[in-house]
Amino acid sequence: MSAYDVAAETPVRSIGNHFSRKGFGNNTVIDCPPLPMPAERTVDEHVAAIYQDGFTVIKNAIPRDQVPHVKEIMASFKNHRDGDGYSSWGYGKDGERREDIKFIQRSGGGPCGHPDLLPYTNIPIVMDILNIVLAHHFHIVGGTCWLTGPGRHPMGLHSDWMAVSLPEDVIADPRVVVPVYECFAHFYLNDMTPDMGPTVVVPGSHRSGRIPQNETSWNGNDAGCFCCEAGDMILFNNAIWHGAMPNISDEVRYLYQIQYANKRIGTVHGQALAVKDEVIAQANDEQKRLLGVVRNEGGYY
Ligand SMILES: O=C(O)CCC(=O)C(=O)O
Ligand SMILES: [Fe+2]
Repeated sequence: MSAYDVAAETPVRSIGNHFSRKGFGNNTVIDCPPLPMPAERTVDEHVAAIYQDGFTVIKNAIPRDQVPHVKEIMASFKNHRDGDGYSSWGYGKDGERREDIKFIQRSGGGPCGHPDLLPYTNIPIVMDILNIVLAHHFHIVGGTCWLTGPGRHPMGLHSDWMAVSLPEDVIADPRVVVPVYECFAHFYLNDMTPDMGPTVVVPGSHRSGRIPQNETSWNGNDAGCFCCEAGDMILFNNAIWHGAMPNISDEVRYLYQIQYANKRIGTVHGQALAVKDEVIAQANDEQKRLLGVVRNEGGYY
């Protein structure tokens, strides 16, 4: 039995296992309706949506005229894993596993990898929202650029980090407000259509207090997908149940992710981010602080 199987069999609310509370993606959604794209929101409305629905949408987070340049940078990053950046199997348009389809699946780089990505680390409205949601002094704990090509199979519903698991009747009590521990910013660089493998979320599922167990809806809310325009971003609570539909189009999907957390939470890999020298050279003070490349002079430590 692999470590994965052992972990998958661990009871959902076991005491002392909160820090490995990542869902296992064992249930997939291959088709679901696009979620409505909200009209422009104020900072308070964005914050309320993150608590209530688990996500909010920032339109034009990357200006449309910058989208081709960002895609070019993303395509220039090396794969973070060994190998040629192609999957070992794929997903046919007929919905079947196909050994002859190898889709491009590359992830690497991110906010530390190129100075021209710096402006997207501290977008003013996102800073205002996160200052409330993650509390003052949050930082970047990870980030990746994903290219997922035609044949990318569906990604199962999972929770990136359900930091606090609670019994349903406890978490349903309106006096219980679980803090937001981490937020993912997902920037989409394509005009997303359902066949391109959009990200899927189950609205409100961050309030389930548990990772998904072979289910694709929670509390009456069914999964929906994000079909936004190139340059748009979703900002979501990492505890939300999410995944992706298969890419059955002929286009490569470009997804740029930045992960933010309260300053008292470490990076995803437990090490300082590998920020390139040319990125540090061009970063302003706020960007350096977010990327963890400045020392806290004169503080307690
Ligand atoms: O590919 C997607 O849309 C989702 C990616 C994701 O959930 C992850 O990287 O954890
Ligand atoms: Fe995820």
